[in-house]
Amino acid sequence: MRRSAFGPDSGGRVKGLVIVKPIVYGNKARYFGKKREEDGHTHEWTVYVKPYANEDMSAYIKKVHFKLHESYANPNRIVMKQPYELTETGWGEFEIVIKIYFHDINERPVTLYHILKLFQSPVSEGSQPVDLVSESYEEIVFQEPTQLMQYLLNSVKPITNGPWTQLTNFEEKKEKTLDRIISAQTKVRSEISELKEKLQLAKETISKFKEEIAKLQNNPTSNILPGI
Ligand code: SLL
Repeated sequence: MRRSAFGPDSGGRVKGLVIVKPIVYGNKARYFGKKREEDGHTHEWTVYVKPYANEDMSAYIKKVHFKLHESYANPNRIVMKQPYELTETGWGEFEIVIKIYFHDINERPVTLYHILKLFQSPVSEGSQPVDLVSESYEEIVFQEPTQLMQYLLNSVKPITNGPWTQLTNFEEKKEKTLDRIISAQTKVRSEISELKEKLQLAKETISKFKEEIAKLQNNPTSNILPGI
């Protein structure tokens, strides 16, 4: 989102400033337990964008657009107030385009893509229908915001005075992901050193053969086939 320092909107931008706002977006879903007679719908779901920390994002967010599948009446849904969420019912999964607009029009809207998840993965099949959660962590990065945007981003208030929790334990997810990366790194490193050893051996063999060839070329009369 880098803009030209000489662009028409460069005037009030705060040089060198970067403000990061962690967010969570995704959906919850609940299975009806059966297909609804009148419309064939099977689930109620809620798609949302919310702050990772207990911060009211309406200080800097103007509105959020949720673009649904064309099978929905009026697929373009606009949410002007927090919570930035939308509840619907349906029967199928599809990609939802989420577009976040800011109060400062100099700040380009941010677009997120979320695959609406309704169905449990096969592992949990057979168990009782439970509420499903499918969400992602993301960071909105404001590069050199305007002074107005800086002010708005810094004037966020808590949403609640009570405890603020997430449905997904992102800290745990981070730790697990990190562990997986480290073990993959160890595996790749050992594979690399194994291959290096093999390569070294192959190089040594090649140079031995080269030596042999050179010897034979320097001494063409020698009997290379002692049996004859
Ligand atoms: C699929 N490609 O076939 C997807 C499309 C669309 C889901 C899923 C509509 C609800 C309504 C609805 O649930 N669409 O009739 O309003 O799985």
